[in-house]
Amino acid sequence: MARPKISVIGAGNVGASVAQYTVEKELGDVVLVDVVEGIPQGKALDLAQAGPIHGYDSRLIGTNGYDETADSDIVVITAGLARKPGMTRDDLLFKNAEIVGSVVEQVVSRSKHAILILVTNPLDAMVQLAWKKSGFPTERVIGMAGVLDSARFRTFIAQELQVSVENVTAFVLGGHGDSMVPLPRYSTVAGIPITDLLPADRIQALVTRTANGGAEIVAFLKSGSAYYAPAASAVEMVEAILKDKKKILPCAAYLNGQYGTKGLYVGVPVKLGRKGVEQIIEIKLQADEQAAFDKSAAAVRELVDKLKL
Ligand code: TXD
Repeated sequence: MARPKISVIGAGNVGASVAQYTVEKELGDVVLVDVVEGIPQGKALDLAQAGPIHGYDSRLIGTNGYDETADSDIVVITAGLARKPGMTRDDLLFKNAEIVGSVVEQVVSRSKHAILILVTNPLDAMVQLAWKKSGFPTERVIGMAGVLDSARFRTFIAQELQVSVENVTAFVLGGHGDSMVPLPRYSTVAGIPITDLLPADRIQALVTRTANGGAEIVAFLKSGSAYYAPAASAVEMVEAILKDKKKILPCAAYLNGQYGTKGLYVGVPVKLGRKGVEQIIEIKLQADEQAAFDKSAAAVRELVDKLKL
């Protein structure tokens, strides 16, 4: 059986790390695409030469064109500009909309059955745009943000309580931005809600740090934004899909009435399998949680409206 084909558009920090983790897990062959000449070729060759050491046989191709992406199973789109210090995700809106729009056109004309995973910011608006441009069914266009946001929350919870990150699950809803909605009562350590383990003010501090998690890293790096955890998050989604794991992960998915939102991509827990988003998991929110979700969805809708899709 042929190996799955995963194309990664944008060979920058996130894209190159997505390629790296994908081949290290030997999930399939990888095509790395970028507009900058030589970068995808060089990174693909370098990663191929790590194969004998890591023991992967995945093929890697780097290119400035799209023909090599034909018949991809999954396309991870990271092309775009990253945030610079002081820049909000929203500043990126119009520039990245142009880039993502053209990338999606190139990709879908060659891979009609692919599943698209969007990474480029502002994430929720870019997924909506990609879905519109692609003409694909909603279950095959998905955004990565919640896996990252919840991984950040899990990291902080594990550090606070001095427990293994493996014991910590966390639940984050809403758009990827300052209005994201971490849900402490569904965030657990070995099954115990953190609301039983930590005082409210400590939880609030961790929630705030999670919501600002991206900016905290931008402030350190100065010339770019986070990429190891974002790439690992996208690859967790790739793996769940290719292995048909039916894994419940928080992703930006198209809501058609769920959580009281219609016609909009927002972060919610979904079941990921070979068909993409196979189910949207709806949980009953308390009034304050629903209000926070609505506020977050409204912030996403405001951006999407600016794109006039
Ligand atoms: O949670 C999330 N969704 C995110 C989002 C977490 C981390 C990063 N997030 C966003 O992903 C970030 O705000 C950016 O919008 C993207 C990519 O971040 P990255 O850190 O990888 O940015 P780089 O290193 O600048 O890489 C972007 C690459 C770069 O090599 C450009 O040459 C390329 O994109 N690029 C393109 N490739 C193909 N086609 C076109 N048109 C193009 N334009 C730029």
